[in-house]
Amino acid sequence: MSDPVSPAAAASRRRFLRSGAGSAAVLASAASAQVAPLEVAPWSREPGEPVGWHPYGQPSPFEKEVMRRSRRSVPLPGANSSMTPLHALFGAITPTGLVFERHHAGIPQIDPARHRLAVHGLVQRPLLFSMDDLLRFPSVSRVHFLECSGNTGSEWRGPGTQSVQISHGLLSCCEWTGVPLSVVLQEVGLKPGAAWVLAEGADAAGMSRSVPLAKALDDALLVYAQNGERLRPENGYPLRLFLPGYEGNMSVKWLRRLKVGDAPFMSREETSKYTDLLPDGSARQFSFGMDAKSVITFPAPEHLLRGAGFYEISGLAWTGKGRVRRVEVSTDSGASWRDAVLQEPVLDRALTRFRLPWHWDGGPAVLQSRVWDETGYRQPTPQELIAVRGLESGYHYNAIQSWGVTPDGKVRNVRV
Ligand SMILES: Nc1nc2c(c(=O)[nH]1)N[C@H]1C(S)=C(S)[C@@H](COP(=O)(O)O)O[C@H]1N2
Ligand SMILES: [Mo]
Repeated sequence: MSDPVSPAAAASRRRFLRSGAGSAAVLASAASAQVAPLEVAPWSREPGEPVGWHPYGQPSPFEKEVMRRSRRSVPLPGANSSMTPLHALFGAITPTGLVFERHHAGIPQIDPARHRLAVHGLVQRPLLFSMDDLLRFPSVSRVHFLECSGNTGSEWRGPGTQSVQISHGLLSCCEWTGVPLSVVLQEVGLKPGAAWVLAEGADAAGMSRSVPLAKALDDALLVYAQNGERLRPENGYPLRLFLPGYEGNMSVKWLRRLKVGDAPFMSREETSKYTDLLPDGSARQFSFGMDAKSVITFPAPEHLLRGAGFYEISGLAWTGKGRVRRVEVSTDSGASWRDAVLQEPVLDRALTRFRLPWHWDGGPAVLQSRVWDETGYRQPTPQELIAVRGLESGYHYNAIQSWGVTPDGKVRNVRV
């Protein structure tokens, strides 16, 4: 039985076959199989490691270079971030151990038996929940991306780093499981005037953000599990807030308190930080939703192309405003664009993998991708973005990324 194939995918496959790339030429680099018999390698000669070699599974030792990395080589104590190795991943789900980290004061080691969530403020019944209490509530699982609003902030003034992991890797996509926040707010009962919810973390940063009540009642989750297992300590164990499509900072980890109020609480994280200075001198505040963005993850500066011929260009597209509708890829610096195939299912506020077959003629090329979301919004060029936002913004950079390919097969971050 063959897989169902979307019309776009079928059309792409036909194009691919017509282009001749589907012939034996694709495999020009593979050795001829006529030289069989195969070598009997050492690992085929005796039984391997026993079951339970690693009670908790580990990647192959040959993949040890695939790891989270930081921009700063000497981490500041506690306050740092590490990026997801986007160039080394496939599909759309981020393996839990490779999910980027952003901590303002390190990773607290929280005993779940002693952890409490307080819900108070403009509520009928202020309540204190244990983890056991929260695990008894009805739960849901959803696949969503999480992106730090500082992601790609290195690119405002031109190419800031020669690594897609460092430039775009404050980005992950997991299946999150927890209790809808609306259910817990129903349990405590809202008082008239309730309009905002302060979420506070139990880390030493006491990180806190104000969440509009409409978002809290809509799709906010109190998450305790990620990709099927309980949260990892670095991602908020035992409990985090998760706000689909919103800037990562608002998904408060190690969540210990929710206070309902009638106005935003103007915490440090929404006054001195997480605002953007605009050209007219005003500040853009409460920029919650992440705008549509895409990036080619193969090839990227981490890769070396080994000679002209067939390559599958592949990357990720996402939007905090709903679903990705369309991704186009250019291999000629934006002179012409072709529709990439979107890997289905295309989920609401989740990473979407896109792919495009490409025959590299071995000459210089500039690769770009641009995404449209279902609101009709198109990812801007750097020039379009800077015209609106100026150059004093640190956050929410979402412009088209260009990778320059040189005849020696190197891939460089370039601005065109
Ligand atoms: N309590 C607390 N919550 C926090 C943070 C933090 O430092 N403390 N960092 C925030 C930021 S800036 C981001 S981008 C996300 C990162 O989530 P992750 O580390 O699970 O990828 O968590 C947010 N929640
Ligand atoms: Mo962040």
